[in-house]
Amino acid sequence: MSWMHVMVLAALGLGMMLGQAQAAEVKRPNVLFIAIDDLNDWVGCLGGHPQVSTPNIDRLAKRGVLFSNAHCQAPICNPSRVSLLTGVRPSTSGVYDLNQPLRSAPALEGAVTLPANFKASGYHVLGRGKIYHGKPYTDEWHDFEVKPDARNKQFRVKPISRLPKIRVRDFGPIDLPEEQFGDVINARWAAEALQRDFVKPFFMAVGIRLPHVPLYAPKKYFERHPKSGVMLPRIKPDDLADLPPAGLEITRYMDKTPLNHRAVLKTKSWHEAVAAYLACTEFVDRCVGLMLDSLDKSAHAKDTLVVLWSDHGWHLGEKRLWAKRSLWEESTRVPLIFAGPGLPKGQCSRPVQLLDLYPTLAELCRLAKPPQALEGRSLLPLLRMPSAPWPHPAITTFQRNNHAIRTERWRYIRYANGDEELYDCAADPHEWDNLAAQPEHREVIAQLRRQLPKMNAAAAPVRSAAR
Ligand SMILES: [Ca+2]
Ligand SMILES: [Ca+2]
Repeated sequence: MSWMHVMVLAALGLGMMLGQAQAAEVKRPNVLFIAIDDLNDWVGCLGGHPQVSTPNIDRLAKRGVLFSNAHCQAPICNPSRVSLLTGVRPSTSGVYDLNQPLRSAPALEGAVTLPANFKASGYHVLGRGKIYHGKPYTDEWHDFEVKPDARNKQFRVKPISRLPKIRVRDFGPIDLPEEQFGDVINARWAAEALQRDFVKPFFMAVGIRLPHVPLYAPKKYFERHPKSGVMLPRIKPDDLADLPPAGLEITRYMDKTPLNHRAVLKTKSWHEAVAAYLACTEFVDRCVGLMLDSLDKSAHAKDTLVVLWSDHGWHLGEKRLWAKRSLWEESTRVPLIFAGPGLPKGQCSRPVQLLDLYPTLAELCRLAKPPQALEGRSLLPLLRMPSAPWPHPAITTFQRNNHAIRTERWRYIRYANGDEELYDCAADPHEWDNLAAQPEHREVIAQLRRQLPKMNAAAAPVRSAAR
């Protein structure tokens, strides 16, 4: 074989390799990653409230896999998002609360977040809105900007609700055109960005702030929910009677804030608060619709994976609790939808975790292996066949050494002081009857207890001023 021959063959070989690499590159899907803040299961497709209308989230669910038993790893913004973005449990990282920045946690030193991994793995990475809690790490993105949100001004001027000293937890209609709401600004940005051509596959993340407080939406979103017609969540009057002391303590947390059950009852504001949550959720759905409409009309419609999730749920008076910060279903259950090329249509009732998003996207998009150990599992078996066996529970952690284990049937809660609760979620979806003390459930509790995280890391450093 002549020298020239070798060169030609080598060039051909290199060309073929490059060709394959390019073909592989083309096959990696784009990702539209929609993060919603504090959205519980009050969306049409999850059936959490009979009056909510979310046609856009519902149509996304219909064209992909809706995980109907998905749970957050922490029932508060920062630790939930840190866990999702790093693939590491709160009980391993020690990030349990709001003011513990990701990059200050010794256990996460060197961890590569999901957006940083997409960037390092050859994606074009762009985003807007609330992805992390607090200020974004803009070095992890090619394009990330923070825009001011006019929504947040109203409570400083004149609160809408009647609750004393309500401030940032205010709720009600406000007289502001939707174009000035940060969520619409960011959704419109994404809608425009989706019309662009991209040389590389893209990871586009859009973080929607509502229905996080203040629960403000334009007036027209409240018209469907007049006070007189709003249905309150179903409550058992003596629901707290069978809670252990640690569970009761959790129900009292919001008593220290202006949005607490006593104040809601005293000011006769329960219906308005529920109406505000419904209105804000429908406003969120409108933002999701802006993005989906644009995607459907774009050149990326057939090769873009859409992932929609919320960082945790929200109580609206169940167990006399408002907001999150509990280990019950209202706080832990979240909407989670995967829709896109090659995925089936269907609903999956297996218990899955937001922690599973990192390994799932890493597999679907062939991301680089990050230095940190990912503690979730790729959901690909369930995305291929939603009824596939899945023996794994979903685990939620609230501060140090308080955990909830959710299987298809049970919720088992164990607090740091040893207090326990057990609910048969199949028979008792509202988690009204705590079965932990009943002798016939001893074996079930023993099995569930074995699945508790083995590690309960010391709390990561607190930075009050930053992030
Ligand atoms: Ca949140
Ligand atoms: Ca009860």
